Amino acid sequence: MNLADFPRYPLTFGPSPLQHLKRLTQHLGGAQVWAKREDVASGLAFGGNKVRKLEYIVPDILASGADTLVSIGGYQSNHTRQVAAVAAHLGLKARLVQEKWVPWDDPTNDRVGNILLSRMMGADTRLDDAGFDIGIRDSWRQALAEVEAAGGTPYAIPAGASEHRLGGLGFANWAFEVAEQEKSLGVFFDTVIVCTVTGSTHAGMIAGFAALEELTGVRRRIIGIDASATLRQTQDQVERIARHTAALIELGRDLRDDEIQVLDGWAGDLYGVPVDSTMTAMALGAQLEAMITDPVYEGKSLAGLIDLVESGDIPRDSTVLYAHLGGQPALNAYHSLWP
Ligand code: 5PA
Repeated sequence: MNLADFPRYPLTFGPSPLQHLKRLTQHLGGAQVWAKREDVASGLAFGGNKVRKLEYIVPDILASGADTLVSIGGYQSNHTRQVAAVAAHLGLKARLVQEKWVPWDDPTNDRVGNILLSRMMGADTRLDDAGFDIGIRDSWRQALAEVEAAGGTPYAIPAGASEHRLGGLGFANWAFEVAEQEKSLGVFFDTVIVCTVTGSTHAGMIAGFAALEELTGVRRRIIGIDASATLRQTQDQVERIARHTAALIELGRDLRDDEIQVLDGWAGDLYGVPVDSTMTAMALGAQLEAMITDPVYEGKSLAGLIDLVESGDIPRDSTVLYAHLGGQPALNAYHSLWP
């Protein structure tokens, strides 16, 4: 099946907007920097990258006859908030396992931001002490079993919707959307920067841009910036999901190693805990462009972009696209970073 043949249930306003970050570009003194804004692309509870993944999963949810979406993330998971939003939008229930993925001891961490929004939208949020791991968790299997035992019909959505058969399609489609926008704006993005943790955002892009390359012969660099601080697992997951998604959309060739690049260096030691480069990047985005990023994901990928542009690794004559994947609600739990 071609990508265009997979059913898609629209959850966004349309293509996410592109923005030329002129002041940031000038400040860095290198490549032209643009952003594609998933954080302002949907009316569902502030949106973000999971909304685009879920656009391709909703048809399967509806066909399954499920009444409860079951998913998992950290206390401040953006993903579980977006699952809660889609459940509300579809008139379904949401059962969310919220683990202690981040040793961030702010007393508001399990009360404000994303988890607050999920509760407002009617989701059943259950806290669990388990730490960070992007793999399949027992607590999630348990939640599925409990929904069934209570007479419900669960639909399983793994962490970040990544290990879902259709999880990569949303961002494969993103690649084609970028190509359309390039045509109408008369720009070409030779480099894309994307934050990667559970992997299907980056992996979907890899598959989608590879499919575009088959049509146009044009190559680009798709650079994943690791924010998991467990590089090996994230790299493996990106590779696996990219290959799976490429096969699903019938790419017709294997992916080359140079198409799968996850860079290390901006995650710090721990998922969810910002380091100096994260703080600097968040401040630059906010103060030069009023572009708000979070300390868990987007602040880290923005830090990667800044270093790669400043060092000339991304050359001066490049035009680079920063995928802004959302995530701002978590900022509430990080108020102590700006005392
Ligand atoms: C997340 C993920 P992937 O998980 O697809 O690699 O995306 C990384 C990412 N930016 C990037 C933002 C704002 C994100 O929320 N968030 C997870 C969550 O539970 O919120 C899946 C980890």
